[in-house]
Amino acid sequence: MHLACRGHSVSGVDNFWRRNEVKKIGSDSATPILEMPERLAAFKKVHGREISFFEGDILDYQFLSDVMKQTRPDAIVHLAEQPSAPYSMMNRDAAYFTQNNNVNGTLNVIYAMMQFAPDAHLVKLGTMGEYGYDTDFEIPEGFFDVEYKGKKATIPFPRMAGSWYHWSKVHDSNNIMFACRLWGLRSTDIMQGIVYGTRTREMTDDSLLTRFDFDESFGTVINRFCAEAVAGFPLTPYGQGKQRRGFIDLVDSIQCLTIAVEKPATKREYRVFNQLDEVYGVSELAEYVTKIGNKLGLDVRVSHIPNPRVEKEVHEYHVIHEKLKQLGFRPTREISETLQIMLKDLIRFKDRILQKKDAISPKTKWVGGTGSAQAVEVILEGASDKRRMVANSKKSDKLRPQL
Ligand code: USQ
Repeated sequence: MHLACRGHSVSGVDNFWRRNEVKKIGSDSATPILEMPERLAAFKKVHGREISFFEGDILDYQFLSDVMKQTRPDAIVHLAEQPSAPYSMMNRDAAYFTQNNNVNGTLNVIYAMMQFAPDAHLVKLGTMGEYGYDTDFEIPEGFFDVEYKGKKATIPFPRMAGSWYHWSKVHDSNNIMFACRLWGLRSTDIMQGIVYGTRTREMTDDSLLTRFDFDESFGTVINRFCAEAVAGFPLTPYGQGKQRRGFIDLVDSIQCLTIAVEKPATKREYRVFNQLDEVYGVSELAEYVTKIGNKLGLDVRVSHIPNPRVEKEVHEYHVIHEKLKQLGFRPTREISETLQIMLKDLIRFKDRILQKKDAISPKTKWVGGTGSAQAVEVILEGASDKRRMVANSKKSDKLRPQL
């Protein structure tokens, strides 16, 4: 919508996997989303512009080739990957689907570009999680200078991903880098941090809303905390809550993608942007949401629960993110302002969140197997408002209520 409003001719491709899969795992978007024909009609009515649309799967090479031949794009923004780390850790089938969809879907995209749109610019969503969170080094934008046995070189920064999903992104970063070298394609690989927000500038009417997931797989941390606050659930920092991550407002994510499209890589160039605005710790975010939620009249509580993931909970995190700033990126607003907008939006849809409340508590254990984190359930089953939960994860995997 943003690119169309800026005068670009835009076509969309989707197979609706995510909206179907979220329903299959027992959840739904907190924000109501119309079917695609209705959304396209609403966009035309509100903004007076048209977006053409193709329903299909990029794993179907014939379908993708036909789209490419019909549209002959100047730029391709590739968002068609399975985007959830926890989903990929559920079981073998989910891990296999994630890697097949992401790696082979992207392989199809670069082959179709080579055949039908060799001058197009590929803007591909990678993730900051490709680098992982185990390094104390400052993380550069894709490449770094090394000296080894007296020789100097600029090489890709090592990737140390932490889920099957994040590794799928590493694999297709390598494939894209190779395709640029092999066929002279051009690409911007976006190492995006965690996106938060309920709306973009163009969503001036509910008929244009995007989805907002809060379940354990497709909900990301800030979005989940906001949904939990609105539903009256305690916020759920995992473990110590000291994990640090890079974040970006949805509005700024769109701003950055637009910069990448309008200021493209040159032929044969494979460039990497670290796309984030600020770094926060998970507990710090829980404090922000608590403060702003309470100001809005919500009764926000926090309950650390045993970490279902295999990840470092205490670590350094320093990231270089200069390239987008050099091309003109300016953050739109403070996180506190966006949190207010989000909470106000979600309060309107509180009933929709409550209908799917069972999807909030994490059940996927990354070491394997499933099980419920008990903290949320104990609170729901009758803890009074004054109770707080504390993790007792050293002794057992359960949590005890603390009066
Ligand atoms: N976390 C909590 N409580 C929750 C949910 C998450 O403490 O209720 C913690 C997680 O343990 C983790 C951190 O918050 O340490 C971030 O988790 P997340 O689910 O928000 O994000 P993540 O799994 O890393 O993946 C998300 C998107 C993915 C994107 C990635 C960017 O789903 O598409 O690639 O963010 S990044 O993490 O920078 O790689």
